[in-house]
Amino acid sequence: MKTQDKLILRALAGETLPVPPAWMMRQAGRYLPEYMATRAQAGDFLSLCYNPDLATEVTLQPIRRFGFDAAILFADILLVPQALGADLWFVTGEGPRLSTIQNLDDFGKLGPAADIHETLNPIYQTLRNLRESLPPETALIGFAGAPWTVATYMIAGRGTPDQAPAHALMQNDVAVFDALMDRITEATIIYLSAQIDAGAEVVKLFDSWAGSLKGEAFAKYALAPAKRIIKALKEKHPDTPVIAFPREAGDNYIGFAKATGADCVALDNSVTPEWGAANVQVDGCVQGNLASRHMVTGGQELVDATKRTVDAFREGPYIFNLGHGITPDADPANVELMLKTVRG
Ligand code: 1CP
Repeated sequence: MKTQDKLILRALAGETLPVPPAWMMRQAGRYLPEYMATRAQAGDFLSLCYNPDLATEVTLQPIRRFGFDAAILFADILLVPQALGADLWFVTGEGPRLSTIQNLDDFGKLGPAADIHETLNPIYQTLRNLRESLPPETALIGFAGAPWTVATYMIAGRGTPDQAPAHALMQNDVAVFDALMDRITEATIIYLSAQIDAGAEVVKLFDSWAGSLKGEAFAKYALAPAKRIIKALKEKHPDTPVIAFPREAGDNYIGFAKATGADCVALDNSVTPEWGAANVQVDGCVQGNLASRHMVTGGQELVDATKRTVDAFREGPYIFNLGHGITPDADPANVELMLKTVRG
């Protein structure tokens, strides 16, 4: 099979397909018993991310089990802060913790963007392994966090419901905030470019907290960095498509692809699929946006919501996905039912 025959790459090139290609955010994860077994073998989550053999194994698990049309590299957006010199650890049952960046002194402790490979080399090895071992029809997606989302974790030192510490730094010391955004943007370009060199056929930029940026701040800190990253990537890798996910952007989804050069915009489930088709898919490929909770609740409601989503996006280029990551309490049987429904 030729690379360009892969269904996801065809959708990303603008083709409307009779049956949409499908994958799921967090498809390798805690809802799968085989993932839990491999994570236990690795010891902990970060050791799993940095072990190319085991990270390859968990990336392949949902492909074997469900036959998704794409595999997404198993890693985390917070590896970039770590590669820049931040301390990073995960507290079981709570989530990530990082050293915080509150002022110029803290920022000064970070290393240059060019040095990230030292830490991130195992990630590139995982991608090389995956290109060797994936079925020929399965596309390989690499990813990074968008600068704003990564900055929210680096500033607060943890996940925050409203990103208040990052908004506060933006207000109180915009020079440090901008310098941090700039450093993350540079690192992201270098990281994604290396992922493509190692075999990623698509890259996705996760801006999970884009929804808390409003008006001018959205333009400056969500749209502009995405545009800069995509422009730099396209200069070196003109044929590698980019998916942008400015989660909960609402009306800011409109025109996002054109303004940034993204080949596809991923939609979360705070917008309806009909709205997404009318306002975003008119400009090109979209991905999304079934609510993750259906993977927990299942039943006829799952079948109906899946059909509604596929129907709404039927007239244009489209990749089926959830509106956000699948949760640890999901039932793998519901994932099978969802895929059966998508594929008819
Ligand atoms: O206990 C475990 O096994 C860790 C759970 C887990 C997993 C499976 C974390 C911790 N990260 C991941 C993998 C991961 N993270 C992938 C792998 C590929 C996939 O299957 O999709 C990807 C793409 C991510 C991206 C990621 N990490 C994002 C962006 C997407 C999103 O979900 O919004 C974010 C915000 C993170 C940070 C993060 N990593 C892990 C957790 C629990 C969190 C969220 C922390 C918070 O609550 O703010």
